[in-house]
Amino acid sequence: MKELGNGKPSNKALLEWIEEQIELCQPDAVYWLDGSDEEDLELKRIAVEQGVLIPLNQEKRPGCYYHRSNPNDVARVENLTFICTPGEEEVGPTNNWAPPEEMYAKLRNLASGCMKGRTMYVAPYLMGPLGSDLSMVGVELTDSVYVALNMRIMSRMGKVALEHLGDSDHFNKGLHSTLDLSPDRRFICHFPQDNTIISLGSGYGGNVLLGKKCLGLRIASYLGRREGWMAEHMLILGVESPEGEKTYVAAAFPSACGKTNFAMLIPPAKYKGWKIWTVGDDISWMKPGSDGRLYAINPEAGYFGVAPGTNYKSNPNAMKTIQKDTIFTNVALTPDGDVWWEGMDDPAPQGTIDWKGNPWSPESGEKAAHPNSRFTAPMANNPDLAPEVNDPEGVPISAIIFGGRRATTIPLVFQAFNWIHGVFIGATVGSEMTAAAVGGMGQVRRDPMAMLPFCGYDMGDYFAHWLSMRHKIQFPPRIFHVNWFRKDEEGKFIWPGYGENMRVLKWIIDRCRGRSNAHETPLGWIPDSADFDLEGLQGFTRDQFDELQNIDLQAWKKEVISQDELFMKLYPHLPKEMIFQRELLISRL
Ligand code: SAT
Ligand code: MN
Repeated sequence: MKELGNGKPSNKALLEWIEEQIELCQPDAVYWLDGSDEEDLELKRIAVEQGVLIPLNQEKRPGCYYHRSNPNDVARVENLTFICTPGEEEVGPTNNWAPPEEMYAKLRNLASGCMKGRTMYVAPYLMGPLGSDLSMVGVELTDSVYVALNMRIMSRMGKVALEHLGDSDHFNKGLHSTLDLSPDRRFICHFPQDNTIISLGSGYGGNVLLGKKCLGLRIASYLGRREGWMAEHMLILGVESPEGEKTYVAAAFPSACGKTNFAMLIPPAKYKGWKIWTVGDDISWMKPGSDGRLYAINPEAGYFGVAPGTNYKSNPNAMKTIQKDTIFTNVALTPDGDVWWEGMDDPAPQGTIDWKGNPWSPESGEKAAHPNSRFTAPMANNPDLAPEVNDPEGVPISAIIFGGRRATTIPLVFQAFNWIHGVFIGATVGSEMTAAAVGGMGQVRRDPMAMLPFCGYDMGDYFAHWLSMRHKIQFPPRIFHVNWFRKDEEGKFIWPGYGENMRVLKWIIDRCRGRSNAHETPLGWIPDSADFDLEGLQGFTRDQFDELQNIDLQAWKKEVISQDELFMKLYPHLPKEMIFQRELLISRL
């Protein structure tokens, strides 16, 4: 067996585990990744040679590459995602469970000899800033050079991770093989009690970039509950006022509901002197600090963002971020070697090739880019990256925002009465399903805290963990709910969204700092008209604002009934506080 690369670890426990996996998978070569720039170039050369990556126009997009996944492998597969704990009860009714010994045996069988004729890339990676006690090390063994390259963007990969690990045996063990990409042999399996992930048969995003959803959310949420911290599907941003006052906010939205856009928001012209800093766009690990506040880090180092809809109006900073050193997956390819997707600023040029590699024209009625096509870009490219992103302490969170994609019923913004009510609001979030997961497009499903596909244990216990955190945080963040997606009778979005969401953010910040007024409604606190800034919002009237904020009692009765479905399912572990909150809501309505 050939050995390549300069990143061979000396950690004994790590080497021992890797040797076992080598024995199992029987690769022709092992590539010990160190994360260096030279290595990155070498991996890209290999990927191009294998046809895994196509170099894009290097003048227009230096360091950028193009990738097409197998058309049967374009999103997370929730039905093939398992949490394998010793007892079934632990994972609850919202996760798939399998007995660990049985699943290990099945996966070992599938993985046996799976890397014959292939190279095993060994990617040690650090989730979180170097030296933070919230940070964690994982090691992903993968036979996909595409995964190795993506992990280098999405995490702090290579020597830095080994440095953080030292001689500790506390690391996440991740094994990934694409096998033959057959959906029949596709399994994304978590063994939280062993800090182990095995992902087989897929090459796509959240199924295979193991630091992200697998370690970053499923395993981390399991460990967080045990150790008294939180792993959440949240962006983190900092709002800086013209006076230099900084306020940090974490916000949970389901996949493909605009977390990246919100995290990179640029305030409209009228907010002169205001600035938004991006800390993270997808995952937040949070822990009480010694000053009694809740502190958050972004464990990632890059963005795996949804491409369609990204343009200079919706997200200028993302457009700048993906100008260089970015990998594009399943977008369309233009004849001059650039990328295109639906909702880009200009129409597609003649001769554009679609995400499946076929000639495409707007008349075809097909999408040129897959709706879940993605860019993988280093956060360092973001012009408004918060410098605190590398601070081991993290940032103190003043507000937690929940949101979903809802055409009806849910107002633009309201505030929870208190922490417990806020947990209830988070627990009952509903959202129309998107292309980020296979199946169910457009249906409203309950997605508590946007964690339904990512919580590594029983969701009822997860709510109890949220409630218990209140006792550990002396100054808890205020909790809000937003909905950018309410539509009018003609099916048009009422709220302009994007940069204008600054207006909502401003009210939220002012609420946290005791500076703006609200009135009580059955749902929570709602901004007084006079305290919600609509000035300079062309063509948007107070009436429209009232329509956005309207609480339709009939619709809410239905909403409450549909919330019940999840609560019934979770009943065995559902904290009683959630039932009381539900009763209170019904009586207020
Ligand atoms: O595919 S990922 O899970 O990485 C993205 C998402 O669905 O949030
Ligand atoms: Mn996500």
